[in-house]
Amino acid sequence: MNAMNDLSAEALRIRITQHLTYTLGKDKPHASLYDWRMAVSYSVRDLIIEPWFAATRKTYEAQGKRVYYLSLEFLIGRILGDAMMNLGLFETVQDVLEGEGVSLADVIEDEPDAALGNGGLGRLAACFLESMSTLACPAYGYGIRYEHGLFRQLFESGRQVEHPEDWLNQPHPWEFERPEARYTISFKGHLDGQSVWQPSETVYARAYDMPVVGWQGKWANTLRLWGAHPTELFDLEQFNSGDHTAAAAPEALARTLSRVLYPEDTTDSGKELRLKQEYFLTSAALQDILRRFLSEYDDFAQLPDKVAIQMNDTHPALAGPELIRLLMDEHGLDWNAAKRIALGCLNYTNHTLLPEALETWSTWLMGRVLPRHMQIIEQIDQEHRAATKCAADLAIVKHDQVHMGTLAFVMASHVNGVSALHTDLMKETVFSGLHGLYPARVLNQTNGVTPRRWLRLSNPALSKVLTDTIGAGWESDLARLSELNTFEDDRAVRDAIGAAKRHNKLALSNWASDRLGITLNPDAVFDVQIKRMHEYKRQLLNVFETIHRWSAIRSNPEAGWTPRVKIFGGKAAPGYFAAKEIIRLINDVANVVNNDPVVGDLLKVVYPANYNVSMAERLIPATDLSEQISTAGKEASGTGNMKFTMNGALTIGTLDGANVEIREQVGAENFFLFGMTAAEVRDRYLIEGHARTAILDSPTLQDVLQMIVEGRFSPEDTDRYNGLVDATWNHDPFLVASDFDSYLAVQAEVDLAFADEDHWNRLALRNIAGSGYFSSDRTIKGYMADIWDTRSLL
Ligand code: H2P
Repeated sequence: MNAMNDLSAEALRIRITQHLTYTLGKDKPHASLYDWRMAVSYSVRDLIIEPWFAATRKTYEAQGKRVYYLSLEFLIGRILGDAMMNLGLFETVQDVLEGEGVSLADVIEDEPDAALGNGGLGRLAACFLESMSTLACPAYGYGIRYEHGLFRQLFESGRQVEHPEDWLNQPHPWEFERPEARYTISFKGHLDGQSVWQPSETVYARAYDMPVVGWQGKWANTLRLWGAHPTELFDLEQFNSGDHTAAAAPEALARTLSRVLYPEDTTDSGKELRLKQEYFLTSAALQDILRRFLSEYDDFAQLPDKVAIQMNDTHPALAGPELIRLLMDEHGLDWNAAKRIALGCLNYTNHTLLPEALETWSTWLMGRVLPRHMQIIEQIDQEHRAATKCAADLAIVKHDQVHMGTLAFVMASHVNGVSALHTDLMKETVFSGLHGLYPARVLNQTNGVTPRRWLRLSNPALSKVLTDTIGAGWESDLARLSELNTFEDDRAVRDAIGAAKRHNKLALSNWASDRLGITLNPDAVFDVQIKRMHEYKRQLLNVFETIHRWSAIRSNPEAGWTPRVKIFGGKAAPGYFAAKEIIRLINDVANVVNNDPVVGDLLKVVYPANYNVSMAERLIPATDLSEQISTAGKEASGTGNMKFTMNGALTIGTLDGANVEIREQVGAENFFLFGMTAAEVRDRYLIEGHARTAILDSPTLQDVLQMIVEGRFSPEDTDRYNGLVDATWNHDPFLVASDFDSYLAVQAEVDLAFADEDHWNRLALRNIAGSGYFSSDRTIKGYMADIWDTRSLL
């Protein structure tokens, strides 16, 4: 049962009306959609307050350990629907709004996405917060309240252009500003004497709190986001002398710190700003953690028993030196105690093995922006080298660069990878040396996703089939989905699963025709690849297959093709030229394919701009085929792959990241596997001219590349893709050519399998049944037991 079920529609109607009247100041006949959304949001938020307070009280009473999840990204998306669902209020709100002649769907759609992340890393943090609340694990998320978040993507003539996101242009109904929770964050300056830091720049970090409610409203934790504010408000003298711009400079400068989220893996000129952002978050969070600790305890030796800090990737890796600094410089501990305590509290999750994504900062920049930290880092490094007698390449500081991955590793009690394969590769490759020095440190926690948002909320049609078939309660015990296996031979269940999918596909088709003006054939395979645009994720492989398919259909339209709709979604980092070229190619191909009368309904290519969490919620339930086609060994885990499986899509994928475990869970015969393994990939890279060899062996790929260089997709600019084609022949850094034929062959198997509808529904059933392992509840239980040593307070 759930706490809110008792709330009658009438009681809720009164609450909403009151907010409309007294909070928004609107009379019903004049209320806009925005007004209704705000009134509903405030009313739902009110109902989270009690469980939120109760959770805080219990946490203080229990005197247990708290978890602090530090992340530069929290890709939370929309909040209203999720909160309503977790509180069990969906139907009640719907009834009330219907009575007022307002559409709940429109109200939900009116909410801007909180786009405070790039992709899987940020979305994982959001799923974890929800699971920690569901499991009553006392926890705080700490992040930055970016005014603009990630950019808004538009396409102009097929090219990505970036615009600022404006989600905070209107009041944010889910946050509570905490002017009293404010910390000074310092930068630059110099060291007096031995190590007394005299900073020359300061800003305030001000807290903005959002309650995050778990399933059935039994517990709520806090997401605390920091906004930057000036320490000196305004230069009145300058203003009065007429220099209004200069007078406002301190404010503008401070705000820059929490203005935008930098896309994670570009080499960009905002390096200093990014470093400052990382320090801003880390320092504010740690000051807050120590303040809370001191309100209950007075002996810092207890800190590791009361505080578990998770560094989400290397972005908050300054937590090591900063915690040492605070304990020494602000609280008078000696070096050894400070370092021991810091190490006892800190843990690090690694999310990528790509060398360019493991952060480094020049010692020059670090020393200029954070002189005291540079000094502490050098001392940590010295001790690390002395204690382990390690080779020079395992140092934290080498070739005038501070290696944040090494720093995070050295200053963490536990270091985890995010899938079994990724963790093995961490030990064997990038972190093999460090693993040898600290053999007990590395462990695996395979990622997961919250089934509340990604199944129950986004796929009501399938959720109903599940509840009708295996009974209620799977939302918080997802392993129960395996009970579905006993219904495999029940035709009615298979049909119901098929019908739910068709319902979702029709809804997506309607959306596509309204929004994009394109008609999608619901009998086609809805084939979806949605994720950050990156060469290793190999959207290019998918476009090449699309081009081949188009040309094959054209040469024999009557060959009994299984119709396809290829859907792409994703943003490229603004400075990432190669990824942007792939975006343009997809759009150019779409333009030709979608206007080709010979091909008609047999193939469509759709690439809606500005892919985000809400779009994922719309696309995933309608997907038949999930594209997880990264070069083996490159994708740490993937989490989209899990969402698709849960929603009954079949995967076409490589043995990469969590695909390996998905395939184990759902059964190899229910998974379309292709491509080289991670070990084969390693060998392949050693072959000189691997791409040229593969292309010469594949007449099909030659044709595809030929069509592109001939300008078939860019007739007005035939040279447009010369660079891309040349790179494929001569470099092919992610082995698209080497995996192409294998991918093609398995795509043909997909066509065959899909043609037998009942068989396909059976495969879908097995995928859903095998997806229970991928709930983030399972992942969080793993972190609680193996890393944080915390327990549930329910
Ligand atoms: C990253 C990895 C994914 C992983 C995710 C969460 C950085 O996300 O690449 O493989 O699942 O972290 O651990 P993404 O590529 O989606 O931005």
